[in-house]
Parts: sequence; structure tokens; C-alpha cells
Amino acid sequence: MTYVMSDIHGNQARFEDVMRKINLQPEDTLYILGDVIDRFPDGIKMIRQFMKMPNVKMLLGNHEHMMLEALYYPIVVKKPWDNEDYVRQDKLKLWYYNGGDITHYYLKHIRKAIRQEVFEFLSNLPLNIYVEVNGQKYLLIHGGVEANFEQNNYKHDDKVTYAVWSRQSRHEVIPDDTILIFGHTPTNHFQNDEPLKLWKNENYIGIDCGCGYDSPGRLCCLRLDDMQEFYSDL
Ligand SMILES: [Mn+2]
Repeated sequence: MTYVMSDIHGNQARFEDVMRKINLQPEDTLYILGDVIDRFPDGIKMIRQFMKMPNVKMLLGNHEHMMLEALYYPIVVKKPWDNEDYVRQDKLKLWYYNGGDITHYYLKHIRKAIRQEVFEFLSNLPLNIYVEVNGQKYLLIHGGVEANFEQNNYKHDDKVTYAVWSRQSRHEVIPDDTILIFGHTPTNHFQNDEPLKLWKNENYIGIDCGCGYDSPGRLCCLRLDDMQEFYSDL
């Protein structure tokens, strides 16, 4: 079986609730479309768990990207009046503003070597993944379709920021035979269901049901084999 979920945002209780329901087997595959960290405290703990699970495939989200920019990637000073410390502070501020402080606090309490392993793992994650289940093609993304960056780069510097930050997912041009599944934008941007539900329109599926927020947010998991939806009760 093939399962997809997104935007867990450190909420391990909801994740485990859904895992109990899907009863993931070693021969199954679980795709997680980014934003495992921030807002709730257990993001890094879950990523370390996923690193040990060969049947879990993860995409990079804008939250993991913000963390890598703040703590891992070398700082590039672009403007002559800037300096490295200010740029680093700005990146930390942006991450904290988006709920990263709780993740940073957790990181300060684990060994440096483990931190490095986590950062290295995350810095090698793909931005998009194509999968085929029962002859149906799916394109899994966090926010944007990498291949559409050139024609859609209104405000993003590069392919990576476009793929993790773009909120235009439901307007991405994709082949007719492909279903696009995206996270990043909670489905209450498109419909009024409470608690939040998966959003579906022709070849587009939004799967972020607001797990990063308290109720009516929850975690959604979609099984591609029969399109059954699973939700956390919490
Ligand atoms: Mn996101």
C-alpha cells in the first residue's frame, strides 16, 4: 500500500494516532510531503525515526528549509551593507516567527553529531517525487512543482524556495494523466469543513489538514491504492 501525509509539524500524538489506524507494514511506503518540524515540539524526534525507516520517504518543506538556512547552510551576504551575523539573525527570526523556536530548543539538548546527521539527511531530501499506483500517476510536492519554476518564479529566488514556499499549488500546470498532491496550505483555504478535510478538485489534492494547529486542525493520511482517507481523532 502507498500512503501520503504532510505537515505533521511536531505533533507526534496525532502522527501516532494515524499510524495506528493505517498499520503501516514493511512492504508499504509512506510519503511525507515536508514540514515535519515546528509549532509542536516533536519534529526532530520524528525525523530521527523516519531516518531509520526505509519505507518512509520524505520531501523537504519550507520549515526544514528555514531551519537549514538558520543553522546549517553557510551564510551568503548579498548586500554590501549587510554582514554575516545580521543575515544569520534574520534567518533565525524568520524561522522563530514561523514556530521554529520550539524545534531550536529541542536541538540544543541533543548531541552535536546527531544534529549534523539530521541536517545532512534533510539537506539531501528531494523537492518533488513522482509515484505510480495501480497505473495512476501522482506528483507529490510540498508547495510548488520544481519543473514549473522557470515560468512561475514571480517572487522566488530559486527552484528550492519556489518548491517549498509556493502557495499556487492548485494552479500548477501538470500533465492531464497526473494527480498533484500537495501540502503546505491548510485545506481551510479552499473549503470550510471543520474539522479540516482533504481538499479535492479534478487533478488536485490538498492534504494539509492543519496538523500544525489546534482543533479543528488534524492530521490526514491518504491511501493511494483505494483513495481511503484516515484522520487523527486528536
Ligand atoms: Mn509548509
